[in-house]
Amino acid sequence: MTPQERSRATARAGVNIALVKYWGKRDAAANLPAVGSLSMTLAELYTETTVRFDAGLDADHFVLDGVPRDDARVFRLLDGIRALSGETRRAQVSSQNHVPTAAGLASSASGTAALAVAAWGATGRSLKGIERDPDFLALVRRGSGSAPRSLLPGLVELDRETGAVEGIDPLTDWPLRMIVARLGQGPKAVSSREGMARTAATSPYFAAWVASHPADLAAARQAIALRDLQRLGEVMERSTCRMHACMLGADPPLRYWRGRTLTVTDAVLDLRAQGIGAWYTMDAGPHVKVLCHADDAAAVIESLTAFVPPEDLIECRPGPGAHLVE
Ligand code: 2P0
Repeated sequence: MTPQERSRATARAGVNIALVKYWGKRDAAANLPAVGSLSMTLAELYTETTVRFDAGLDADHFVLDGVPRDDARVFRLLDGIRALSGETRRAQVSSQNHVPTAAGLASSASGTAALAVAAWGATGRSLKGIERDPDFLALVRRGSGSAPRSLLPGLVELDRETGAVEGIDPLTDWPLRMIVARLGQGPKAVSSREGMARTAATSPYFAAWVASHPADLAAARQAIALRDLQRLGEVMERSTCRMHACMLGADPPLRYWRGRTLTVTDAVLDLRAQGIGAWYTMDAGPHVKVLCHADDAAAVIESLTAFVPPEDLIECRPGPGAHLVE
């Protein structure tokens, strides 16, 4: 098939969970982060998106989970892909978030990565090495600062200075699991974008967060190189606690945790007291994600069912980077 003939593509991109968090921007227009980050791409939670360029369309159309949406970020990203590729046609975009139950964990990162890869694929241009193309990365990053991490499999680092992403470990022979405990529904009260701006502008702890961050990233990298899950879990907990501490210092305070968030983190500490290696992390929402070895996943899930209905506990394996499925 020649590039001109290919005008439709479907891509799948996994949700990614940061072990060492990104919070705050050093350049809002380019959406460059104030800190680096290190994440795990997940297999079980993902977005699948089809893009079809069609000369008969006079505007872009976007449908998410069957509902038409007027989403400026989607249309901006399509404009960017057209500018980069020379494509001139408008697009029909259809996207599905594959999470076991509606709302709550839908991710702008997986959505943005799936859209960008599907749109690029639909132009007929090669996707080989696209995750290293600075112009493509800049487009993805403007859609969602954490989205470039979903382009790669397993453990991925995003560089503060360049915005580049690097695969740290595809986790093909280190069976880690992320148990996602879904603790609420609906969209978050304050978006990440607004929350980051408020934290940077008003939290007296923001500068300390930025200053302490490189050491956490280095510790995570070293723990991964040594395949030391305990040290990786410890730095993951430290990073989430430092991020939330700096959010709590904002004015007005930003608190994404709910009572159940603390109940589940208590359960994780109890598991550790019993000798089971499990560590928690929370993002801009109430949900708790628990990192553990595959051998301990059943015990972690069993113990969390005392507080969370089984259908809200999702065992996730490390997943592939964003890729075309059709
Ligand atoms: C992360 N989060 O590292 C952090 C931890 C939420 C808490 O990246 O403004 O939705 O589009 O860059 O990508 C959420 O960030 O925000 C996020 P923008 P995005 O995963």
